[in-house]
Amino acid sequence: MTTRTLVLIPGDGIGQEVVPEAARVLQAVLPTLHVIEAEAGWATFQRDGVSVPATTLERIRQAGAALFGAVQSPARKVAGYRSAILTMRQALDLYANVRPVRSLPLPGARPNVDLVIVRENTEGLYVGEETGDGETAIAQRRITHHASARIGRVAARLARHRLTIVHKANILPLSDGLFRDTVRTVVSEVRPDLDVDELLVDVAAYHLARAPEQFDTLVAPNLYGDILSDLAAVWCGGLGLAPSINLGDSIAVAEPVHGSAPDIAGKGIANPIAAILSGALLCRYVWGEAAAADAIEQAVARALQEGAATRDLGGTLTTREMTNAVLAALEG
Ligand code: GGG
Repeated sequence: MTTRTLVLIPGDGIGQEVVPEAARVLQAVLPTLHVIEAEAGWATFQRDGVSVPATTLERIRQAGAALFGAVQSPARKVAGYRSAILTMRQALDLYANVRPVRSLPLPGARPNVDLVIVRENTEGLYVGEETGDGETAIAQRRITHHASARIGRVAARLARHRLTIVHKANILPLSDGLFRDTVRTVVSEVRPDLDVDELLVDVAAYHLARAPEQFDTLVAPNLYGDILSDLAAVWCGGLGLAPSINLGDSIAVAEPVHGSAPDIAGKGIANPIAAILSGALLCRYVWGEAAAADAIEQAVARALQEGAATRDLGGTLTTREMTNAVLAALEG
C-alpha cells in the first residue's frame, strides 16, 4: 500500500478551521495518508519575522504535496513581509494555478458549467517589483517565453476539446503578445487536435459572466487568471466552494480560492467545501487517485443536494457539521 505524506498549512483566519476538516475527508478516502503540519502566513510573520519558515518549505519539498488554507496580508507595505502564498509559489516554482469551476447542486445555481482556468503563477505583476516616490509608482510586469511555454503545456494537457487564450495584446503587444504567441505555438505542437481560440481579457470577463457553459479551458497570465477565476467562481456557488491547486513539476500545493475571511474567522461557520474539493484535486492531479477524487466530489454534491449548507450559503451548519455531512455522503 502506498504511504503518502500531506503537509497541512492552515495559515490565517478561516484557514485554521477549514484545512483540518478537509484533512478528515482525505483521510476517509485514503486511510494510509500520513498528515503533518507546518506554519505560514501573516500571523507566522508577526511572531517569527518570516511568512514561510524554511522548515515549512522543506516539509513541502519532501512530501511533494500540501494543503494550504488562507493568508491575510496587510494592504500596506510592511518591511520584510512577502505574502506567504506568493513566497511558496515562487520558492517551490509552483508555476501553474489550476482552478476548476463546476456547477454544484445548489438552489438557483447555474447548471452545465464545467470549465478550468489555468493561471500562470510565477510572473506577470506578481513578481512584486514596485518602486515609488509618492508621486509616481511603477510595478514591473514580466512575461517570459519560458513561463508562457510551460503554462501552455499544462493548459494543453488539461483541455478536453477547446482552449481559450486570454490576453490584452492589443494594448500590450510585446508582453501579452509574447504570452499569446508562445502558448499558441506550444499548444499546436503538443495538442494539434485542440480547438484553440483567444479572447481579450475584458471580452473573456463578459462571456464568462454571460455564457460560462461555452468554455472548456482558459489559460491566462497571472493577474487576469486571478480575477477571472474569482468571477467564474460565482457559477460553482461562490468562493466558499471554489477549489484550486498550484502545480510545479514535482510539488503541488492545493488551496481554496477564498482568502482568510477575518469577518467570520474563529466562529466555526466557514464553509469547508472549497478546501475539501482542493483535497480532491490533490488526489486527482498529484497522487493519481482519480477514484478517490471522484468519491469526494460526488459526496460533496450529494451533501449539498440533501440540503447541507453552511451559513454563508444561507444554511445553518457549522464547519464541522458540513464536513460530517460530506463524510456521511461518502459512506452512504
Ligand atoms: N487561499 C487563497 C488565499 O488565501 N487568498 C488570499 C490572498 O491571496 N491574499 C493575498 C495575500 O494575502 O497574499
